Order: sequence, then structure tokens, then C-alpha cells
Amino acid sequence: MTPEFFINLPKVELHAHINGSISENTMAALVEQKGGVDPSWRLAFKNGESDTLESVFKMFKLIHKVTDTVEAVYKVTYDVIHEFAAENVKYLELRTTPRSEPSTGMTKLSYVESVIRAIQDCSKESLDIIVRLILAIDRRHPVSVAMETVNLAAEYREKTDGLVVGIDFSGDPNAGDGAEFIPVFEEGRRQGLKLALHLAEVPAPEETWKILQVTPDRIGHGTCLQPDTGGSKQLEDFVTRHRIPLELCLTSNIVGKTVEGYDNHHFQYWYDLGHPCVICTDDKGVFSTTLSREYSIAAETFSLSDKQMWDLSYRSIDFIFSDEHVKHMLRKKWTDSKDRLSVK
Ligand code: 6MZ
Repeated sequence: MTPEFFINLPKVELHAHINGSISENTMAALVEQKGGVDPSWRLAFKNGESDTLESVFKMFKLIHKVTDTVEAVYKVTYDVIHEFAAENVKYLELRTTPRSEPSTGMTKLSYVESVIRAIQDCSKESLDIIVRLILAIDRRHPVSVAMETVNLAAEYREKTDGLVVGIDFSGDPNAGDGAEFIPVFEEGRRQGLKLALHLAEVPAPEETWKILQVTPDRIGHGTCLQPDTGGSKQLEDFVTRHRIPLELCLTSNIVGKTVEGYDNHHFQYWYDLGHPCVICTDDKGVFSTTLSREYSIAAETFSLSDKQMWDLSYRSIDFIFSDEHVKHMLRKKWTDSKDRLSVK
């Protein structure tokens, strides 16, 4: 399989944080508009570099200083959608944490509206991509803020006729006790929002067990669910029994050193079980990757055939937060692609 095969393969991206997905070009343009930034700021990990999760989270703080206006947030969202569309991502769920910046007048409301406007503007163009939005809860912020995010998501789902589909739970996995947010997840569910929660990105078996009881609709990372990665049989059994799909981000885990190397990635374990797995980028800008590249790395590392890669991509459609009508449309696109890709 050539790099072109992975670019031409239709794909679904379900785990992409907007501010982590900023390309080099977009970042350069934003930095120029700002009249430059401190040259010591590191705004992406180049190919092959690895560091720690701590450095990854420091990087987000700097990126947020660059995307501190509604115009920047609009541009980032608009460009990220175009970049995913250019590599044949046909369905994209973006996620982002509503943020205010008093110095520029940006409020959480104007932030969310800017993101939504960019998505709506893209949908008026002839791009072959469907985009939905997930609002993110940062676990470093208080529970009351998380509750506001749920209400904001529910409000904007109504206002946008279903463009906002769910709630994400993210932020530095080493910070705080995630179990405190359980009432927030329950409220989100009560309001009809889907739950895509970062779980077990680092070993935290007790917290993970408690949060699992809300039965998230999807799990982000799930790196430390199995006993040999710092989880437990109980966690693994729960996830398996409920067939909770895993959003797996290979390069992200390698750069953040929560996984030692590609061939140790938990993708292999869950894939071999026949468990629902979706390959995602997490932060394509920060980790200098693309979804096509992540697919290519998975194929090479785990010796998967073109048919297996096509199937993996096709099965991802089952786990999107959209209705059967959208799923049906996407499945047709995938089936039509088979001949073009010479997949038997
Ligand atoms: C946990 C992550 C993450 O929301 O400003 N984020 N949270 N684990 C990860 N693995 C590396 N990658 C990104 O995008 C940036 C924010 O997404 C979350 C963090 O809260 C980060 O500040 P937005 O668009």
C-alpha cells in the first residue's frame, strides 16, 4: 500500500481537538498576524520527537495564547476542516473546550459561535465532508464549569439543528479526580448528548471504574485498561462486555510516552479481540501527523492488508454520533470507493 492509498481511502475522524489540530501553515499565519511570538515557544513536535504528557500540556497553553481571538478560532476551525477534507476524511467530529479571553473580548459564547460559524461556512462550500461538534470539558476546571459546558452544548444543539452532538472529557489526565464529574456526564446524557470520554490515558483504575459506570458512548485512548498496562481485568471486561468503542491515537501516545513504541500500542490487543477500534489523530498539528499517516502506521506496524484497513475505516461509521441516514450515506461512499482503490 502506497501513501496515496491511505490518502484516497475514505476515512472517519472522531477524536480531533481543534487547537491541537492546527497545521504548520495556519500556525505560521496566526503567528505572523500577531507580529511574532517568543522564539523559544515550541508549538509542535516534529516527526520522530517524543517528550512527556506534561510537555504536551504546556504546549497547549502556548497555542491558546496564539488562538486568543474569535477570528483566530474561526480560521483554525475553517482550515482544519479543509485539511481533513483534503485527505478524504468524509465525516469529522471536532471537539473543543469553550474558552474566554478577557483581553480580546472573546467569551465562551463567542468562541463556540465562531467555531460553529466556521463549520457552517464550510458546509456551504463544495467540500465532501460532514462535520459535527463535541464540546469539551477540561478536567482541570471546576465541576460547575463542566455543568455550564453541558448546558451550552444542549443549547447549541437546539440552535444548530443537531450540529453539536456530544460532550468530551479531557485535559491533563494526571490532574484532579475525574470521578467528581460523574453527575455532569449523567446530566449530559439526560439532555440527550453523547459522551466521548478520555479514560485510562494513564493508569487510574479506580477513577476509570467509577466513570465507566455511566457507560460512555466512546472512550478516548483507553491506554491503561488491561491489567498489563496498569488497568484491571474488571475494567477490560466491562469495556468488552459493553462493546464501548475505543478512539485510538497512535502517534499521540508515542510522543506523550504513555506507550513505549508503535508495536507496543494497545491497538493490537483490542483489534485482535474484534473490539470496536477507531483510528484517530488526537492533535494532528501538535504531533505533526495526518489521519492517512496514522492509518499507514497501523497497517505497517500490525501487518494489516488493504482489505483490513478498508474494513477498519468502514466499521468506524458504526460509531459516529449521527443518525442512520448519515451512516447510510457514508456506507454508500465507502462501497463506491472499493473499486477505485482496487480493494477486493
Ligand atoms: C487529554 C487533550 C489531549 O479544546 O483547546 N487535549 N486532553 N489528552 C490529550 N492527549 C494528548 N490532547 C488535547 O484543544 C486543546 C485541548 O484539548 C485537550 C486539552 O484540554 C487541550 O488543552 P481545544 O480545542
